[in-house]
Amino acid sequence: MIRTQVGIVGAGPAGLMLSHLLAQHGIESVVLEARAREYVEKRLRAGVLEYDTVNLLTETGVGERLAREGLVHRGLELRYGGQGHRIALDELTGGRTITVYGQQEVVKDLIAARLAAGGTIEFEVSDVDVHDIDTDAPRLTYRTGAGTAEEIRCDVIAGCDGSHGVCRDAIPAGVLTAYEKVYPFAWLGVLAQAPPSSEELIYTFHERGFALHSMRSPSVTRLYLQVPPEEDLGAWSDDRIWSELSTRMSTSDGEWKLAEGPILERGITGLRSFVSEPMRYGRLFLAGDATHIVPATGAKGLNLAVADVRVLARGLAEFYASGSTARLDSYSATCLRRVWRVQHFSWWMTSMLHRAYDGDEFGERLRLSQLDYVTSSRAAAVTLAENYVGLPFD
Ligand code: RFL
Ligand code: PHB
Repeated sequence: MIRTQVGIVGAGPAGLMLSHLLAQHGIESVVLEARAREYVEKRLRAGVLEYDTVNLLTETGVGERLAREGLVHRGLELRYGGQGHRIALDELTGGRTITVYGQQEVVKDLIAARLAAGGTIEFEVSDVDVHDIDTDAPRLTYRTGAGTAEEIRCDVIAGCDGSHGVCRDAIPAGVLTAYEKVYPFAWLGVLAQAPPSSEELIYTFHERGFALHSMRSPSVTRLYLQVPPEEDLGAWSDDRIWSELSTRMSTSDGEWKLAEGPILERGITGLRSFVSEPMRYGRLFLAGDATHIVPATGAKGLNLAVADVRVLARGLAEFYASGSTARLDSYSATCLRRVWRVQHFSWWMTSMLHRAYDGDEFGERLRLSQLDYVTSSRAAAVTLAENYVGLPFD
């Protein structure tokens, strides 16, 4: 039997960042992770860090490699009708920027920091089960990688186990309300050994569908194509992927060329908006993808997970320092206010930039009008920019 203050399920950005922030307040935690360390350190996902996410990582001592290797972006491009339009993120937001730095790099940095500080992360656990969350002595049971049955006794459990986790299901039926929207399309994403063809991200709306140009380093590009939801990855040869990207991203002046290279990884991901409320039941607190999902168009999932655990860590710090549960009691309401803002932004970006495949020409005209507005009105551009770089935490 292991005794700790906070039992954390999941070593994604939410669980690791929570453990890291708690350690800054002298609060002990144990992180349980189903996958192997190598797996979570290689899992290819998000790439965009909001301004305040970067600040938080930096202020808490895990921003060293990020400062060296992260790519600071002061703008992004919206491309449609064969023309690019730059949104000057920094100018529109009083100097705020985003940083392109792979999620797995954040995960690697956080794991290294936790282990160096003597923290405990148990990888390759199975059969995690959550008990007694409606008492003040909750427990976690699980099997270690070697197969031994273990138990953790703690004061609080943090369910940071992502969209396929077990924590949310431990809450009794009838307590939670779920809100969901599934989009009639998916993203085919590739990672390519090719230099970025532009210094900034390019979000493209084209009659054949959305395309996104992003990157990971000066020699690695990350590219996405909108595809039907049930698309077969096997139907996409390398040539077809490059040709479709070039077609969708081409400019009317014929000047723009997409640099090609060997495709290192590829995959198809559905787009989904989901919120489960409230984010707490008894001594179980849910954070990150375990309780909400955003479509990737707004680049918000990781950032929202970090924002949640920042609120939770503060609540727990107050609880251990003074015994007050005031911040913990408002955890769900505080987080949900940001969650719904980010849900709206992500839905809005998604709706503006994707073909609906439904033959609705009225909707198509609305999308073009919205793009025209965002790229010609300062007020509209500010709305996009301030949400994209991230609204301030407080
Ligand atoms: P994670 O990262 O899914 O971590 C959950 C962890 O819990 C483990 N786990 C369990 N462990 C023990 N027992 C169990 N029963 C368990 N069940 C699960 C899992 O193995 C995992 O390690 O959730 P977290 O920490 O909430 O973080 C959320 C983010 O990962 C996610 O929101 C982002 O990746 C979303 N996202 C993006 N977010 C951004 O902020 N900016 C982006 O540019 C961005 N792009 C993306 C994205 C997600 C994508 N995919 C693949 C979904 C692009 C893509 C393609
Ligand atoms: C990425 O670089 O993977 C990325 C960038 C922006 C998004 C989504 C994903 O909106």
